[in-house]
Amino acid sequence: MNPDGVSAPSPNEGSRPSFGRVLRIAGGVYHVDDANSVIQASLRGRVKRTDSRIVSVGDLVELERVGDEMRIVGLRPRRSALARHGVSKRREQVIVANVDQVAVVVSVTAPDPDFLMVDRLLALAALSEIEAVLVVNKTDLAPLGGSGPARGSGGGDAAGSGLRQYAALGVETMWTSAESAEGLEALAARLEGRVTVLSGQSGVGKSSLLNALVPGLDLRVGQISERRGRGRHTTVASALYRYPPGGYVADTPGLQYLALWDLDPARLQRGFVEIAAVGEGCRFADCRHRVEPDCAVIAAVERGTIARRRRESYLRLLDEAEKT
Ligand SMILES: Nc1nc2c(ncn2[C@@H]2O[C@H](COP(=O)(O)OP(=O)(O)O)[C@@H](O)[C@H]2O)c(=O)[nH]1
Ligand SMILES: [Mg+2]
Ligand SMILES: [Zn+2]
Repeated sequence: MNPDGVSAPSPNEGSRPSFGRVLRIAGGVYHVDDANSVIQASLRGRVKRTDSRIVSVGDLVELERVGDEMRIVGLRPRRSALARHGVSKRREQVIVANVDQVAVVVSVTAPDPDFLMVDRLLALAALSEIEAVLVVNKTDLAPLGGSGPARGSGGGDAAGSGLRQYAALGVETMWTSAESAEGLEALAARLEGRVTVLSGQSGVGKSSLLNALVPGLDLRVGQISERRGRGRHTTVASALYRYPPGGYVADTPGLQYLALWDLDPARLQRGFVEIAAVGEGCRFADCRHRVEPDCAVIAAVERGTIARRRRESYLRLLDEAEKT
């Protein structure tokens, strides 16, 4: 029984309604996990006419058999959602619904971590009120030994120490290798029973990690899922996979490129936990921590208690938010 009760013991007999979770949507066909199997359903009738929300991947839907066809006839309330415009309620376009956690995947090297992307994804998760974990992969490539960090704590270089700072911000951090299997048990435990969205740069090992954890999944490795379009026009096609011990994992190519559109710039700092906390001490209540006098955040960066790079990420996202 997974946490959403999808495994209700109701085979779809006659017209008795049942429900399930949308795993993917292709060409108007909804692939729905009804706990027994993955069935194909269409969206007809009541939901299409009366529910202004668009049925999305991750949604819990009510199903009804009509003749030899399964139809989606109802949409359950969402617990959470990662949405394109979802940091505001305006023009919401849900990418994945009912997400429990975002796993931000980076690698210690090859490629080097893109810290702006990490901060963007962490902010998106925080603003969406979804938990985040940081998965640092390719620990087998990290320089280890003598004066370096202990095995499992990542690279001893600038990338490694930059990544270790996230744990201090309260972000649970896991060090993994799809190659050596290091850390995979801890990651598996973290996925079990939850709906997890994996996101991060291309080439960090997201597909490799999922293949290692989900037997038979067979995602293609080493394939760059091209970003189609830029900014507002980025295509984000998501799909959920059943995680056999319980739960689901989502592949969401493109999520990492999404700008935080339509975000009230004053809200952005809620995506940066340490900036929000220190910002309480700024002279102006609406301080944006850019150039204002007596800005506690700027002072904290000077003192070294807030990482310079984190404020830089914040300022980059602030620029984006102010343009929209
Ligand atoms: N050394 C090493 N290579 C890895 C690891 N995980 C993935 N790779 C390699 O990194 C490349 C990109 O992996 P892939 O899973 O496609 O990354 P994705 O783009 O994030 O899905 C492939 O050549 C993988 O074999 C790891 O833990 N260690
Ligand atoms: Mg991949
Ligand atoms: Zn300030």
